[in-house]
Amino acid sequence: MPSENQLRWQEIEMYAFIHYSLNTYTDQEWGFGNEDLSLFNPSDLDCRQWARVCKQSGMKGIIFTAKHHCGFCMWPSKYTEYSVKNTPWKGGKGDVVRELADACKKEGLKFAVYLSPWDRNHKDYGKPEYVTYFRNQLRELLTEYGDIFEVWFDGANGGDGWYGGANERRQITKDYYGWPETFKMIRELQPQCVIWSDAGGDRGDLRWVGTEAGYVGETNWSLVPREGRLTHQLLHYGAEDGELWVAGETNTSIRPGWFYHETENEHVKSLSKLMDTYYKSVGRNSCLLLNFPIAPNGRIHPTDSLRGIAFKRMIDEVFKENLIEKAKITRCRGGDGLPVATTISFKHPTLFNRFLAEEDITQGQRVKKFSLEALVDGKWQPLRDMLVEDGKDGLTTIGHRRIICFPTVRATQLRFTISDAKAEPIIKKLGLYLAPEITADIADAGEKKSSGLHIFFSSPKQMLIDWEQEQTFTTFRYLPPQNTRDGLITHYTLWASSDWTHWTKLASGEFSNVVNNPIWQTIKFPATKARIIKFDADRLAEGDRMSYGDIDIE
Ligand code: FUL
Repeated sequence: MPSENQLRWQEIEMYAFIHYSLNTYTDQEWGFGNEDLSLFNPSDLDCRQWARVCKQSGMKGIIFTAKHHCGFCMWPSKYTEYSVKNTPWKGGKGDVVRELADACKKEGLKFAVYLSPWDRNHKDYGKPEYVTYFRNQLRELLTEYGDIFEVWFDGANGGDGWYGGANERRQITKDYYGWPETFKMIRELQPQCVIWSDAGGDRGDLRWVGTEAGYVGETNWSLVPREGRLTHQLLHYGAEDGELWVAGETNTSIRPGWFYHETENEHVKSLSKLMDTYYKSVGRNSCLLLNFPIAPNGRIHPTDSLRGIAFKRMIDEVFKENLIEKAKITRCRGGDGLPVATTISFKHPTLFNRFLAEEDITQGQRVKKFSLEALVDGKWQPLRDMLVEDGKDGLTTIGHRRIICFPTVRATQLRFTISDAKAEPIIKKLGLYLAPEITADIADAGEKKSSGLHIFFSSPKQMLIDWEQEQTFTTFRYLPPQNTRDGLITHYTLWASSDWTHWTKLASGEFSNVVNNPIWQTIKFPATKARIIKFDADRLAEGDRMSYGDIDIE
């Protein structure tokens, strides 16, 4: 059974993530921990604008990156010098966490914090002293900023970092952070707060769904086993016989990356993509945590805010009229009490394309399988969830809310049959809707495709691209392979030459977060005239042969 806190959380349904840090000024997804504090000086930082945009986009709260992996604190923590207090912004007197907490209060939004356990700045990271530091910071956030509805403990740990100048790779053990003690402190300081934690052995209240692409499995149990690591399978689908209630939170960004990058201004998710994300998260027994990055001026970019607002309008439009209210409903039960068929009958043939059902999850999650059929021209015709990719009908779990999308039918009846359940199903709401077609969609800007390149491999970790004639280059883009870690490049060096003998190093570094979010990676460098580009894979996520989904050079 869910706890009171988990039930309250499930009702929130949609809330925003906000990623903003020094990364915003270095065009990075992960800062190394030595980024210059003087870079943080937004001209127009406006937390009220963030809160208003989020509210108008249907978000009921905001989770803010108080500290990302680079260790930079967006509030003037007592425990570090690496924070807003040593930046030029507001002469070091500013506090972004405070401004946002206040703005949320004014807009009637809930407020929450992301505090990265991995800290690439702190000299003691990896030692017990750091865990004390981490808890001290968490205590500041949980005691000085009012009610916090969720804490988000990112499991990312790439190992290497600046670490007070040590500049090395540090590995941590499974028990390093001592989560049980930290969780106890959270329960004491903020009894109504839910704890998000990912695949580690310590269970919070909420789990990651195993992808940052914005969808959870069509089968989604809010249950997981008490012990052991949460595999991708468990994160994505939960476990029918799990002993613990740990609901899935679907997190994704409105853009490819979590932080703002100017190069992604053309790649803000389209309205239909956002609706697809809604159906595959809120419509699959999950909540949607949708990220809005902050641009360097300190505001949400207009493209993102307009798209967010259009998203909310479309949700309202789809669900404005529940056609069931005009219909007659009859129920019939099978012999064992578990299978139940509900028939919804209309006086006249009626058009619809969305079905919604909600279980009363205060009594647990019970439904294991159901079917949907429509009576069209006197014939019963099965309806399938068209958003399920694996060819099955997808009609399995329901939970807090399940939405099934199918092509528009014109029918006089709809039959909803629960054919298998763990206990007597308790359905508290049914809905039937006619969603409008999204006609004037602002499509996802097409991914750039490479053309006319001659690609050779001189070793399994070195790619050469030859144009036969000198060109001027400024940008190299790498699309990691999709759906596999094998050959995925995490660290690279890029070279240029015109004669195969003299090589100029153009750039080298890390593709951060590519394992969980394998989006296009853009490397910009000063304009260089060359004939050949050499791309070295310095480190791979797995395997020993570099691979790519696509390459693009300008
Ligand atoms: C990931 C992080 O590594 C990303 O940078 C981002 O914060 C995302 C929400 O979680 O694990």
